[in-house]
Formats: sequence, structure tokens, C-alpha cells
Amino acid sequence: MNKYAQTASRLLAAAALSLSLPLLAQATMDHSKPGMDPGKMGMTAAPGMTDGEIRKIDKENGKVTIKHGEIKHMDMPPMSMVFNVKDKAMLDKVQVGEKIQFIVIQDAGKMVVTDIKAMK
Ligand SMILES: [Cu+2]
Repeated sequence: MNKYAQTASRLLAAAALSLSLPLLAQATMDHSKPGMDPGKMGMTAAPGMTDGEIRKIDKENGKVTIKHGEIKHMDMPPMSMVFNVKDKAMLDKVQVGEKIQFIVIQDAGKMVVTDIKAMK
């Protein structure tokens, strides 16, 4: 690299730096704006086990009705509702009326049960 090219590339680097600095500052300011709701960020917390009781099993369609306790990671109060199951074989392990613990996640807008354990 000759001396002219070195100088030119330094100038370019300096120009690029001075251009990107305001952009970085802007991006940082955007992050500090309100709207990053801490409550919503809690939704991404790792899902824990939820208590429930099997009310209905629809193995053909991979659905199960569970009377569930509070689902903390989804901010959902206790209720009875239908869930999709990740794997229909999970429904072989449980019976209607059985007390269970289960893990539910939100997948593409659907509630999907990924694990069911019978309570002893
Ligand atoms: Cu519910």
C-alpha cells in the first residue's frame, strides 16, 4: 500500500466512524424510550410447572382440557381450558380426573403443552 492509499483509507475510516457515531447515539436513545414494558419482558421467562387436573382428553386432535391453576409466566388466572399438546403420545400417560403438573408454552400464538406429569 502506498502512502496516498494509506492516508485515503484512514480518512475513509475516520469518515465512517464520525457517521456511525450519531447513529449509535440515536439507537441508544431509542432503547431508553418508554415502551419497553418490564411486564411484557417477564413473558419470556422460562416456563415453570403449572398445577392442573385433566378434564377431557381428545387424543385424535391432540387436545386436552385442563382445569389449571395460575400460569405465572403467562399471567393467566386459574380456569378450565383446552390446550394443544406437543405430542399426542403424552395423552397416553394421563387419565381424566387425574391431578397433574404440566408445562405450557406459547408457540405461534397457540398454547402448547410440552410436558405432563401425573402427581403422586
Ligand atoms: Cu387458561
